[in-house]
Amino acid sequence: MILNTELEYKGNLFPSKIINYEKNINVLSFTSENGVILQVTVRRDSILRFRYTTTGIFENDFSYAITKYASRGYNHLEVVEKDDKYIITTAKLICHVSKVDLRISLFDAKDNTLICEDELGFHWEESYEYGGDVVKMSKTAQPGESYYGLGDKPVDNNLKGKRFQNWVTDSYAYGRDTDPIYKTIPFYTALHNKKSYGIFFDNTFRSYFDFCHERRNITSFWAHGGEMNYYFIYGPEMSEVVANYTDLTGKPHQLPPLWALGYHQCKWSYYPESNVKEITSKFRELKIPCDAIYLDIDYMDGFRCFTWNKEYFPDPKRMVKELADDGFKTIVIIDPGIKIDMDYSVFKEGLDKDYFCKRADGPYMKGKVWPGECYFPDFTNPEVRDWWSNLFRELIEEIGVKGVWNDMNEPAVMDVPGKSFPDDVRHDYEGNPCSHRKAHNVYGMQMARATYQGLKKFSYPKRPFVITRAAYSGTQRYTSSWTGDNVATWDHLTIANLQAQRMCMSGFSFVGSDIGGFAEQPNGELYARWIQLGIFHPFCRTHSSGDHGDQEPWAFGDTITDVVRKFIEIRYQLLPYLYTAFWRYAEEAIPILKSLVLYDQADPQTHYRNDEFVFGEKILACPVTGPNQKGRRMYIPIGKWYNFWTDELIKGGQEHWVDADLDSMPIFVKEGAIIPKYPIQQYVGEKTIDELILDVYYKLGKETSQVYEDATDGYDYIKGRYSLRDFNLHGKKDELIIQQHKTGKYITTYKTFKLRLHGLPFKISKIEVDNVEIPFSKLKLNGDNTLTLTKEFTELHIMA
Ligand code: MIG
Repeated sequence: MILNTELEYKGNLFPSKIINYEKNINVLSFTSENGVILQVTVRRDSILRFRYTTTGIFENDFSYAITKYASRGYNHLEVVEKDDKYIITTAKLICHVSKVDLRISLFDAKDNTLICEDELGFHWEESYEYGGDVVKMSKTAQPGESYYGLGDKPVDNNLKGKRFQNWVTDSYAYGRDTDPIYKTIPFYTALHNKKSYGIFFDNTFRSYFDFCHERRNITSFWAHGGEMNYYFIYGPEMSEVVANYTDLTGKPHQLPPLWALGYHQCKWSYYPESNVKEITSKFRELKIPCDAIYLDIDYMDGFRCFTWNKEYFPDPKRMVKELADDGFKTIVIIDPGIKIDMDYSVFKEGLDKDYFCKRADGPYMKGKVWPGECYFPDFTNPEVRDWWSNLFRELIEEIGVKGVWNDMNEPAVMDVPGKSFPDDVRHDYEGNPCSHRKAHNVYGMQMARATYQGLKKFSYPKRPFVITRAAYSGTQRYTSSWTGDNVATWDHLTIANLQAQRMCMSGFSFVGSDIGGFAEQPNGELYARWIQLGIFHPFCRTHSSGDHGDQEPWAFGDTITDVVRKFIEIRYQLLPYLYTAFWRYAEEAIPILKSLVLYDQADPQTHYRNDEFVFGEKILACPVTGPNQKGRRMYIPIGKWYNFWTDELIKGGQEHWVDADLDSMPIFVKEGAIIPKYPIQQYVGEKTIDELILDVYYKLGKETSQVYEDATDGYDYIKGRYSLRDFNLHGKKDELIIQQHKTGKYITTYKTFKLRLHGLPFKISKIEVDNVEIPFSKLKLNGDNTLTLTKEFTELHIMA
């Protein structure tokens, strides 16, 4: 029996004193008298990897999480031996390794302050039942330390005082504090004394993290097998920690098509075809923008993946085309369970090729899911992934489906203890055969990866779109994700907000919740408030289980429909802004949503904030999370912010009351920001963009903004056909200067910018574009300070 505790077990073993040290370029090995080896790998000046073996032999070094594209290289590395320790120094870190027991202490190389130190350090418990060890690590919590991250945990941002388990689990109608749920992201960031570091425990076995819960001043993490293998990532900025973790486990392999950042409509289930068309037509009729429509399991023939129910969908290709002509991308669900049916070609092929998972003693892993008894492909086998990817040819290339939704890939099994495979199931694990204990947490990730491979291949030259429920660290390279089966309650709106922020802090930005709630039914007010939050999530989709009534934007009466439309329209106007944020995420690993602590860690007021977050770089949003509210109190971060609705400029660093009737919500724009906007479209590409709106928010001082654009789909941007505009704004008492620097070879369709000047403190008397004075009439300057000018300008002076 393995105890779910780090310390209480009395059989813990510890390393003894160091008897040998070796250095092989950036890999440092310390061997203890009792056979433990600690290997420290210097990956970057700020990233050290710590790996321990208790047997003197390391496992084959393989990880699904770490990407081969991760940055490597350091500027400085020096190791010195002292009486009682070894001292490793890089340009950013100093690491002490105790000669007595291998314990580690880490210091900031700049000012020598202590960042993180082992308490017991590495220790372990032998596991006779399974073989191997339960590997454990404990560290001393630093004064005032707080903790963030860990993926989709439905809890407050700051994790201090809590314990968590990582075991990917189908969690229908989970609630606040349910643990574990769908994802395993064993990465957290810690913050104390204005400095932040992160720990990524890259171990796929069932693992635990304890943040001062079991013992007040101790943090610990442990796993039911595998190696103690973790990356220490130093900031000191939390945003650097998150970016470095994201770089290590991978940025998205390409940008999503722009349409995927539009609004998506889903339900379990829209069928038959006439029902699907009714829904999509209603969107157009009511002029509510929407880009994607989903088909849940009922589109299939008896829930057999890669088949169609011909009674409900007699001619999928025609339907998909008709939907596409109306601007709708069709997205279909694909589950991992393959129905046991000798007349079903996918099953037959999987069987013939020996691609299904097996139990330890030989039988196939048989489990009940929607189609009835099923076998399950072993997605940890690259050959199986290849096969799986090719199954998408017809759906994508022939029929024209634009995206695939992977569900139940925890993997979920019905009516069994543990709701998943039993421990003894065997997996290939990229040629490192293992049991389900090790492969469970990556099964869904590898399914999504195989799906991604197929979509990427058959969507070419367009970009793929995949969405997954289960995930392990690194899954963000391939796919988007949603937070699973939530419930239509006010508390779940808050949970959705926390989960999206937490996922973004965990390297996975392309996420959203089932807007309105999956289980049960929201009233109109809750649905409207949830849409308001949802338009600020990178993935924006309404989904519901359907058996509780309708959940389309028009299902709650005209007043609510108008509110929902208004906010979805804001989403569509902000598309270039969101796309720019996505580009920064894909390029520089900057999370799209920033919890306030991530935005300004130096301000202790942010350390326990939950509701407010920064969307992209410049917009602050905060949902209204309860009924009958006319507004709310919220914390405004340090700096000055414009109220999005009224242009009132307010000072942050304190809480404010913000009015927000049901047709509004608290939104602020950072002073000095330049926010790009597109006209409202019913779907991406409906209109040719013939003018880019730039909302310019005056600031006394300087601020920079960016606008990234490209062909909205395809891969030309990788060859340099993108358009990146860097704006430098400089506001003075009687002048506003904007400089533009453009890079990239993409030529945008519009020729002009429409500038809307917010908060300008003076009356304009003169405007110069690239040193030439331009008459107001030519700029169409009007009373509300809007003006139109060429997109080619490099320097604009607006003068009093
Ligand atoms: O056992 O496909 O989370 O989004 O609609 C339920 C039916 C299976 C769970 C997913 C949900 C989806 C539903 N699925």
